[in-house]
Amino acid sequence: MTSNSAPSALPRIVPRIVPRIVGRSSSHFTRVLRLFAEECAVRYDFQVVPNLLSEDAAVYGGNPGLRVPTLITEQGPSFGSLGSCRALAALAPQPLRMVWPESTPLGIAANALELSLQAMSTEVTWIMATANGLAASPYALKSRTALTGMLGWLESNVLEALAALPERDLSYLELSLFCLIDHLEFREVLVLDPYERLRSFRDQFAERPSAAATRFRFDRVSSS
Ligand SMILES: N[C@@H](CCC(=O)N[C@@H](CS)C(=O)NCC(=O)O)C(=O)O
Repeated sequence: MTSNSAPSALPRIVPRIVPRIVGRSSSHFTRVLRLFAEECAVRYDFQVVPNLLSEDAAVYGGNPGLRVPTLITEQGPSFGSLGSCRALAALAPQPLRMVWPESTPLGIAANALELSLQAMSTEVTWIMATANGLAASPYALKSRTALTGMLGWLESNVLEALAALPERDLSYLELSLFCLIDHLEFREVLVLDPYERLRSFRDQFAERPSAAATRFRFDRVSSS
């Protein structure tokens, strides 16, 4: 059975504790998870990671990879956005018809998903390098070239990729692509003017209440 088949077939776990998302309001991978929680109508608590340079895994909800997000439920922690979204899906009172990565059609849609996720990671590399004084390093420069290359490909192929998706409430491709595009503008990594189709996709997706409820912002972190 593919994961975008009849939602009623999915067993629901009724949570006894409120799930907790450990992340940052300015993080696009965290937003994937928060947006998905809103779409599934799953209530959650939010725990901010104050400093992404911390080397204490406990700060990241126990993730030894020292990254956000982590989802904590009574089943334990789920590391990263995809596994966490799946764990949330099991808690949803009204499961979505979701097109997960494995049910994304091969070809242009699967390539768009790969490049959306890779562009999110490459953007993280770029931001972390820039924030730590390494913007002029050869690897940061390569990241920048890769990022603009991926954005160019996505701009050329986004309409065909979305059209290739099966009937759905939501897809992991749309979820990640939206968070990527909105984040590039929020962090002023790229000017979006040349990417008309990506901007238009972003603007349309932004009309969802889930997107409005999870807008990027910098968390206020106490200095104590
Ligand atoms: N594979 C992870 C990637 C998560 C990730 O890279 N998160 C970024 C923030 S958006 C992070 O924690 N960066 C910290 C670092 O690069 O050290 C996912 O899909 O959630």
